[in-house]
Amino acid sequence: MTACRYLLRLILGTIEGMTPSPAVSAAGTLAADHPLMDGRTADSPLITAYRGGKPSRRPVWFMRQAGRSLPEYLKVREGIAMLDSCLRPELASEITLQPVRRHDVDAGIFFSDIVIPLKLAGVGVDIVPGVGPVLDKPVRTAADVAALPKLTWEALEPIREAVRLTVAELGKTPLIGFAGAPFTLAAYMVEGKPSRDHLGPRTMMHADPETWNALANWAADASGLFLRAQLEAGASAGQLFDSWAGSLGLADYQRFVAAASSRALDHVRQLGAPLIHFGTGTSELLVAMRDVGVDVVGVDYRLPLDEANRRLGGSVPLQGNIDPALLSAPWDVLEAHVRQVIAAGAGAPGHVLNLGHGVPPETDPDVLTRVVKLIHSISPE
Ligand code: 1CP
Repeated sequence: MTACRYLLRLILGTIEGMTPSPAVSAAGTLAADHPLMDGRTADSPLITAYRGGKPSRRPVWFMRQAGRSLPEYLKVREGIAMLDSCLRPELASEITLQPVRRHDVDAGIFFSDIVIPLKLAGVGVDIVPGVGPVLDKPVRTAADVAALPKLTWEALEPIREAVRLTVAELGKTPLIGFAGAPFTLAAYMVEGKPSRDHLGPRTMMHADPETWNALANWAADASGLFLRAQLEAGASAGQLFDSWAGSLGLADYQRFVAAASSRALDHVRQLGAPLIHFGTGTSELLVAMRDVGVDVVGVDYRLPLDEANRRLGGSVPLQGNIDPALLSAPWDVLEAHVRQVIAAGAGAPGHVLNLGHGVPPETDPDVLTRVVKLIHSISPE
C-alpha cells in the first residue's frame, strides 16, 4: 500500500468496505480500555519478549494448544461441527480458555480457523473431519475471483463477541489473534481442499498472474479484516500463519506473495500490537517474511534458532521451535531438546517458546503442562 493510501486510511479511520468501529479511536489506535492499553498485558512476559524487552519469566504458548489433544475440548465439541463451534462466541471463548487454565501458558490463542473469513463472507466452505477445509467450488478463473463476495465488518461480530468474552476472563494473560496469510488461504481456495504440493496456486501465479493477484488481494483483505476484528476486540498480538509458504521458492514468494501478506497486515499495523509471522518449511524465506513488516518471526522445527537469528541478522525476536515429534519421546529426550532450543534462542533479541508447528492431536496433555513448568523454571537471564 502506498504511504498516501495509508495516510488516507488513518485520516478516515476506516478500511475499505468497512464502517468505522467504535473500539478504534479516530487516530486508528486501540481503545483506552483494551488490555494492551489499560495495563493488563503490556508488561506481560509474552508482550515484553515480543517487544525485545526482558520478561519476568520465559514466555511459552503452543500453536494448536486448543483442540483435539484436550479431553475437555472433545467433550464440549461433541455433536457440534468445527466451523459452527467457531461461530458460537461462548463456546469459542471456552475452548480458547481451556489450555490456558490447564497448562499455565503465557497466552491464549483465539479458537477459530483461517477459513472463518471465507465462511463469514458467504463462501461455501466446511471443515471435514479428518480432512480439513473443503470448498463447495474451487476458485480457479478470473470470473470465479470476481464473483467472490466481500467480507463485511458486520459479519465479524461473532468473532468480536468471542474475543470480548475471552479477554474478560484472561485478565493479565494476553490473547493472540491470528489469520491465514493470503498464500495459505488462497491455496485452499484454488485446490478446494488440503494438498501437499499446492500445484494449483503455484501454476496459477505463473499462468495467470492477474487472476492470482486479484485472488491474493481478496484473501489479504479478508484475513486482514478478520485479524483486525480480533485485535480491536481485545487481542494483544496478532499472528499471520503462512503455513504452506514453504512450498514456494524465494523468487516466487517475493514476486507473487510478499506484497499480499504485507497488504493483509496493513489492516492492523496502526493498532500497534506486536505482529508475528510463521510458516513451515520457510528456512529460506525468513528474511523475506520479516520484510513484509512484522515484529517477530516464528521458526519451524527444521532450523535451529541460532541459525535463524544469524540469517535475520539479529534483527527481531524469535518464536519457536520445539519439535512436535519429540512430545511423544521419553521425558529426558524431550527435556534435553527443550533446553537446547532455549540455548539456541539465547542470542536473539527476544525468544518466545513454542512448537515448530501445531500440537499433534495424539499428544498427552500432561506432557505439555510439564514442558511449560520446565520452561518457567529456567531463569530468563
Ligand atoms: O474437529 C476438529 O477438531 C478440527 C481440527 C481443527 C482445529 C482444532 C481445524 C481444522 N482447525 C482448528 C483450529 C485452529 N485452526 C486454530 C485454533 C487455535 C489453536 O492454535 O489452538 C488455529 C490457529 C488454526 C489455524 C489453521 N487452520 C491453520 C494455520 C496453522 C497451522 O496449523 O498450520 C491452517 C493451515 C488451518 C487449516 C486447517 N483447519 C483444520 C485443519 C485440520 C487444517 C489443516 C488441513 C491441512 O492439512 O491442509
